[in-house]
Amino acid sequence: MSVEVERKFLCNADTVQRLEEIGAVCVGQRQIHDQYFDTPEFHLTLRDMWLRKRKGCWELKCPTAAASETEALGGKQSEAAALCTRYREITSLPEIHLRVTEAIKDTCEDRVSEAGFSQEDESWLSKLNLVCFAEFTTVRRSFTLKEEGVQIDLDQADFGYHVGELEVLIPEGGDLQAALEKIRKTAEKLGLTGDQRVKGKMDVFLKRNRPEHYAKLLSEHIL
Ligand code: V4E
Repeated sequence: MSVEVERKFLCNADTVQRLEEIGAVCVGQRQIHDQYFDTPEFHLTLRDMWLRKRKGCWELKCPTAAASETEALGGKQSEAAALCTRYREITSLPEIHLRVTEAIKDTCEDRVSEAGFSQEDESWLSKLNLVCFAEFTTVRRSFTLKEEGVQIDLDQADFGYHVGELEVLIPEGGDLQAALEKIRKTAEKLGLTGDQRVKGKMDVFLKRNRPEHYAKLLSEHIL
């Protein structure tokens, strides 16, 4: 299992040129179609759990447990940590099923099954009362900055939102401080300013399409 450490940033007309100037190399462009699932009452997202299907594969993003990991940080590192998110990325379907079931177990008595899993068999979704609540396509241009070991994605979502991401993947329990430092250095090279987290695609999607749920997520400090 890996942990994604990520800082989002706002892109503008100069972003690609700036990336080239700092030595980032474009490694490709692709279209990504995402479908996000939750119960009709949003039991998962209200726990900050994000279940999605991307390219026929299931993925679950859950918050990492340890807030304590960043408590001891000081100065620049603490500021860098505040601008980044950390999520555990789970791609094993049995593990996803286990975590989702655990999260919504009070709401799905008698629905839980121990059946085998395949990416194609989606019967577990209806058994757990999971429905698609968000669906969009993103055009993603990816860059790599080898020197820092950071992946940089520029995303253009089909609902008109443009956002960049600086991302470092570490193994669970891996060196979070080093990941934050790589992101901080890259942000500095790119001349990123601002001390507020930048909204992700889902943030903007929900604000437009599911305003009541969006307000709830804000009031629960999930978004
Ligand atoms: C974790 C999360 C969501 C799931 C989507 O995550 P995100 O990294 O925004 O999407 P994407 O398409 O860039 O995924 P990748 O290809 O990098 O795996 S939706 C909302 N969250 C929580 C969240 C948050 N609270 N704050 C910020 C800035 N981002 C995400």
